[in-house]
Amino acid sequence: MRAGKIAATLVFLMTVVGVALSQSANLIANVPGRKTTSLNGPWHAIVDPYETGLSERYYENAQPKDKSDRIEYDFERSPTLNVPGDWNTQRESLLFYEGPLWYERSFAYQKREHTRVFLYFGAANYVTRAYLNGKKLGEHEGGFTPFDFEVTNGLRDGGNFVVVEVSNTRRPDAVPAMRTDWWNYGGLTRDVMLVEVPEVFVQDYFIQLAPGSENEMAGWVQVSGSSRPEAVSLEIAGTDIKKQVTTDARGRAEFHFPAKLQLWTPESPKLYDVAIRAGEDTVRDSIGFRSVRIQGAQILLNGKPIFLRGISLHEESPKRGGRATNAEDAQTLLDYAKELGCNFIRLAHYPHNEYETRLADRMGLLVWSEIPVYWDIDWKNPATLANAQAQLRDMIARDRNRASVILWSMSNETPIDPARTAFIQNLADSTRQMDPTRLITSALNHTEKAGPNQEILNDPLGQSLDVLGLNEYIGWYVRRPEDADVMQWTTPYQKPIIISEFGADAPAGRHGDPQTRWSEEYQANLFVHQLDMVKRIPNFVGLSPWVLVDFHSPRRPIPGIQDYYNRKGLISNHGERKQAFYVLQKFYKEMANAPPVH
Ligand code: GCB
Repeated sequence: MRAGKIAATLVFLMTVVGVALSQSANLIANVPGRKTTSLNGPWHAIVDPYETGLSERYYENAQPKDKSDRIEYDFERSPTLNVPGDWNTQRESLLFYEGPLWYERSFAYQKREHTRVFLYFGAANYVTRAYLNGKKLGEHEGGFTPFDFEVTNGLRDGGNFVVVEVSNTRRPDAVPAMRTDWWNYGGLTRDVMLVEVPEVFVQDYFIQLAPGSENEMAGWVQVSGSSRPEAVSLEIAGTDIKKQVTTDARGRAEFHFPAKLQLWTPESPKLYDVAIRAGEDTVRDSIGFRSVRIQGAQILLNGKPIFLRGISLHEESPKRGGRATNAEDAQTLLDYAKELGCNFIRLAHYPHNEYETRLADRMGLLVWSEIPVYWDIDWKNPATLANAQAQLRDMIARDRNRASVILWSMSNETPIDPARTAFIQNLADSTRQMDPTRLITSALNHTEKAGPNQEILNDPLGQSLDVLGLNEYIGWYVRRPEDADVMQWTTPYQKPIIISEFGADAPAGRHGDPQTRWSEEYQANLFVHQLDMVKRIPNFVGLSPWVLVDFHSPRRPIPGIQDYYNRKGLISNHGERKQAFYVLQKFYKEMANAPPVH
């Protein structure tokens, strides 16, 4: 086949895969708003570097039947790991472990009539195989998105056990693939629970203002478990909104009506108590209403230009280390962002846990949420695309009712290459179908040189995006901090640009002059020059420098300086604010009063 034909076939295949996936979502929305039984706590764990568990059938959780029986594993006698939690930071011997590990836990359950039960995982990194009472429930791939299995028929009255194999083995065809600048934390890293719902229930819904509108609501409710038309009601407390709609043959009810609401803003993040009813089921959610759209090269929030005073962050527990797993971790991280003067956070480089996005709703922080299409992945592999599509779909499904989320990011720092551009364009197309109310972005890092101090942002992927993210490391990976003063940037795109990353490593308390690498002074000096430069970048609407807190990375080995941490945090992993923190804080104070105009 000629190159053109191959490309066309690839795009066709990608489209087919993309469409097929976007129709198969069946996650339960708003799990925190449901009747749940937590399965968090200690789980027995067997480390299985040679993948013996499958052939030895660990999932049966057996005990010897008599004294001559050979069962060559024993969950009961195996030490426990805490769930939710990564395994790497719970046992020293597992810090660098990449491979399969088996979890087991028992629980009691009493069956209830007319009740459906789902086993829900907030996330597990990276591939999961789940079993209930010795029977396989299914598999899931992707380390940062939720998944569930219906267990209504598999549950027994009384004692039950779940066995879960989680493997964080890296693979070239996975998303992300072989290289990341963050720790490959393995395990059941988010909450695990049983979710109980009536036979007919509200499985999912999209309740937001119509795209770009400030006074019309539009959306849909998806009912599960009924083949008849079902009456669905939608009520918003504190307003006179009380609507009735009926489901169609797919169980979906759509609505569109005028609504006069107090709009959600970062300064006044109003959330309404929304109740959705179908059959015997009522689910409640706290939802904010706001519009976000593009006008020329500006982002408008509720019709007015907004400047994004942001910061990038990883989902790492600020002081304990390891994956952030709970509401307290989320609170500490987002409090740091507020202290810095932010109205915007970039959740790098994968969907963070739901505590963060729900807290962002309450605290008035705008959110950029991203899937881990990071650096190089297998652009030509349809299975890799299907995987990225599934992660995108589930990120959107979980958070599409969060007012805070304004940007879906498709990728970070990907090479300019036709297969990559087709791949990400495919993701952008399905995002537009799944959620026409938000903006689409990607963090780009390839620019063209137009002169010694001139850079052009002209990545062809820009055509598929609403907002361009630009990661540039002037003063760190290229050139000196002072060179920022003479840099000139241009772009042929008439689209908003967010400077999604710049930064420098400095362990807290390490001092030198501003020319000394790895010192707080170098980092602070780089921020001074960068902040002056970014204001001169065309279509500049905000920034999210790298990064809020130092984080674990296997690529950062210098003893005494990095110790396997990326030290570009403005705050150390012990909570110390570095000098650059105050430089950015001062800038954000000024920007809050007088945002740059273009
Ligand atoms: C980047 C990446 C980010 C890295 C950062 C760094 O460009 O997007 O994931 O951690 O640079 O510190 O090198």
